[in-house]
Amino acid sequence: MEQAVDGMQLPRVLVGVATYNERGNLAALVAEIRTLIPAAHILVMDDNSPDGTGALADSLAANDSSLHVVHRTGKLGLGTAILAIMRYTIDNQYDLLITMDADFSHHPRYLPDLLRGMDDADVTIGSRYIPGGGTENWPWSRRMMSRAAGWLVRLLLRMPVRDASGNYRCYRVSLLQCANLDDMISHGYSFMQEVLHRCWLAGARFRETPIVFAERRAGRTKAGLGEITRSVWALLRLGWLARFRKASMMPKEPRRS
Ligand SMILES: Nc1nc2c(ncn2[C@@H]2O[C@H](COP(=O)(O)OP(=O)(O)OP(=O)(O)O)[C@@H](O)[C@H]2O)c(=O)[nH]1
Ligand SMILES: [Mg+2]
Repeated sequence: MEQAVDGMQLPRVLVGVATYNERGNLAALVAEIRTLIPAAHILVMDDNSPDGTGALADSLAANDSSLHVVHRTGKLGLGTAILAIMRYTIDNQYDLLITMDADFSHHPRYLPDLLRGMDDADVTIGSRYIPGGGTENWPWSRRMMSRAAGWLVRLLLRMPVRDASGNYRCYRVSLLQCANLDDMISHGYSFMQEVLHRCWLAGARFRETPIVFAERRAGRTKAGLGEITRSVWALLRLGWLARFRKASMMPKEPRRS
């Protein structure tokens, strides 16, 4: 379903933001998204954040009919939150979905570039690893880890993408519909690579647009070693499934043009 504005068909865009303890960032984020892409709807998928992010989202939504809030019962992880956002865009017939983190690591200033990238792509990726992109204030260890993950992904999954692990992306919803997301095996950090791989198997055209990833603006970091180990394991499993083209990886129906 598309909106008609001055005779032009504009795509219905949803910006989906998963939140857990982002009370210090949410209001400013919503305001900046509104300024940059006023026609877009925003969905906050909150996991009963102890800091009251969900209640804040409700109070913002009370005066804003294009801000939607879904409350889940507790912390179920970023991967399942993004999946729930994707299902919401399918159920509510949006055309394009932009996913981003709530902590300003993904600055809203790149939103117009992501949308422009969709002129000739099915997934536009905010990329740290193409010219013009980068990371700000990352310690040497985190940079090395991210590079190593990128190398592993290229080796195992052989996708034509420089940055397969970020959550700052724009997806064509019709493509998500046939990307067989119900069979996802990853829930941690490897979730992002698996989504991209399933889109690729479903025939997606990729484009990357540069972003500079900044450290979170407010709130405490939650990244941990256990999660990284689980994700490397999931990536190896994914590589194995991809190599032997297991049925659970294949698209549900032929790609619609
Ligand atoms: N709904 C939901 N959102 C989550 C969950 N875990 C993280 N998020 C959100 O997902 C986004 C990315 O998570 P971050 O905690 O920023 O992950 P990170 O960038 O690897 O780590 P730091 O920024 O250093 O904490 C943020 O908007 C979080 O609020 C979760 O379990 N449920
Ligand atoms: Mg973050």
